[in-house]
Amino acid sequence: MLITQLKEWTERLLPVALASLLCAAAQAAAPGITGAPGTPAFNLIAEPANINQPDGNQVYSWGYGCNPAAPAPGYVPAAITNAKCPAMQIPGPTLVVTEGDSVTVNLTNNLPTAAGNTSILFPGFQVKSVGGTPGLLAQEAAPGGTVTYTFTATSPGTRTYYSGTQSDLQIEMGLYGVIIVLPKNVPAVCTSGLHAANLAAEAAHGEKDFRLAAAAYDNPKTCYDREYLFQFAEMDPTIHQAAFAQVNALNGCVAGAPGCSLQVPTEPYHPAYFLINGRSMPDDMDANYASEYPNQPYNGNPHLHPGEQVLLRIVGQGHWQHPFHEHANHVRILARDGNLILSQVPGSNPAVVDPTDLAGPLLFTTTTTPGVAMDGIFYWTGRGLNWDAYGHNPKSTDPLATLACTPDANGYNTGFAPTDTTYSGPVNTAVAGAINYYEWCADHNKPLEATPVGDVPAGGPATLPNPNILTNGAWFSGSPYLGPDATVRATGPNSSFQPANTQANPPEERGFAFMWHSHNEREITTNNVFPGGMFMMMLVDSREFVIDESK
Ligand SMILES: [Cu+2]
Repeated sequence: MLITQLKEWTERLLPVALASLLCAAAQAAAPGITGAPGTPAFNLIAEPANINQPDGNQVYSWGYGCNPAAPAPGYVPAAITNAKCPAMQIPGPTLVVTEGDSVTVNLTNNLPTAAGNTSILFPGFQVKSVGGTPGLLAQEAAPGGTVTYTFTATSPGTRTYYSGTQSDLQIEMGLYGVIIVLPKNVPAVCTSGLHAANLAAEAAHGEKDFRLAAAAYDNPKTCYDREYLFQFAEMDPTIHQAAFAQVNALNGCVAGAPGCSLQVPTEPYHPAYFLINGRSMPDDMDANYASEYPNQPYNGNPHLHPGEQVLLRIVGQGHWQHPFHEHANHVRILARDGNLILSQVPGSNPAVVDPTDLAGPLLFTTTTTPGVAMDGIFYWTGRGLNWDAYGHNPKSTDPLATLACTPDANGYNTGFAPTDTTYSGPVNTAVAGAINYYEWCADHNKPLEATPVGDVPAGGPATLPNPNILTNGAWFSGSPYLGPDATVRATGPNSSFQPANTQANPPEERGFAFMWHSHNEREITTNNVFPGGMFMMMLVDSREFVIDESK
C-alpha cells in the first residue's frame, strides 16, 4: 500500500480513535533550564554523543548540554520533577529567562579536537563576548576552551540559538536549541475571566499548571492555558558517519596542526531522519526525560482539553522547510522570532501599529523555515460538529448523559453569562468542574446516532466499529465521546467489541486523537519506513483524563 493511501486511511480513522500505543500516556509541555532571577547564567558545553532512532540506529552527533563541572541549573516548569540536563543533548537545553534579564552563557568546547572551534549565535539579541577567539560570525571557543556571551533579554518570545561556526556541519550534527523569554508584565486578563475558568477546570480534576507563564507576550491577546515547544530538524546519516570516521582517524591530533581538521562534505544532502525535538515518531511520544533517550530529553506529545488556548512554539532548526500540519484546527500565528505581528492603524503615515489587533496569519501548515521561530495559538472546541461530542442524550435515564449546557456569549458552556462578552464576571466553579465544561451548546443533546445503542448503564450510546477495521493495529479508544464515562461506555455489557490490549491502563485516556505531521510525506518516515519521522499524535482529552505533563 502506498504511503499516501496508508496516510489517508490513518487520517480518516484517527479523529475518532486513540493511539493506544501511548499506554504510558506521556505528555509534553516546554521544559527547560533557568538561572538566578534577573541575572541567569548558563554553563553549556558542546560534546559528542550518540542519539537513538526508532530503526535501532545510534547516530553519532554533537549537541549542547549542561557543563557537568558547573553547578546544576534550575528547571522549569516546577511541576515536572524528574528534569535533568546531560552534557550533550539534542536539541540543546531550552534556556528560559524573563524579559529584562542580563543573560550570561559560558560555552565550553568539548568537541573532538579535529572538529575545531565552535560557538553560539543568539539571533535577535545584542551579544557581547568575552574570551575565545574571533570567528566569522561570533567569538568562538577553541578545542578545550571557553567563550562567554552576555546579552539583555530585551523582549519576550521564542527564538532559536545555534552554532555560528561551520554551520553547515555543526548544525547538521545537532548544535542548536531554543531560548524562551517570558514577558515581564503578564496582562491581568490572562489570569482572570475565561483563563481563570480554564485553570479552575484543570484544578477541579487534579491537574497541575505546566505553563512557563500565563502569556507569551506583554499583550492581552497572547494569553494561553497550555504550551508546547517543537523543534524541527533533519539529519543525513552519511554526514554523521563521515564525521565519526574522520574524528577517529584524527584522534590525538593537535589543535591547529596541519591536517587536524575535518573535511566532511555536507552536499549532496540526503536526510533519512526527520526529527521533532531530536526524536522520530514514535519515540517523540515517549515522556520528557525518558531514560531510553539519555541525549534526547524533550518529547512531542501534545494534549489538551476543549477550549484551552494552547501556545505552540514552533522552530525550524535544520536545512529544510517542513510544512507541519496540526490536524483539528488552524494555528493563529502571534509572532515570528519574538516579533508580535500587529496591524497598522489605518491611514497612519508613518505607520503606527495597533497593539490590540494581532495580524498574524491563520496557518493550515506551520511551515517551519530554518532559523525561524513562530509562536502561535491552537485550540479545539468541537464547535460545528453537529453532534454532541459528550454523548448527551435527552432520552437518557443516566444523569451523566443529561448534564446542562448554558451558552456564554460565544455559545460555550463556561459558566459565564451570555451577556458577559468580556468574561469579567467571577468564575463559576461548578460549571468549570463539570465534564462538559466548554461544550459547544448548539450541538447539545444531539447524539451521534439517531438511535444510539444505549446509555452508560447499557454500554452505549456508541456503536463500536467492526473489529476487522482495526486489524492493522490498536488504534481505538473504545468510545467516540469525550465523556462522561467514556471508558465505561466502551467496556459495558453492550460493548461486544473489546479488542485485547487496546485500552490504556488505568487511568484510561479518553479522547480524540489527531495526527500532527509533516505534509511532506517523505518526512513521516524513519530511514524510508512509514510511519516515523515528523509525526506525533495530538490528543483532545475528556476532562475525566488528568493531563500530567510530568510523565
Ligand atoms: Cu495532515
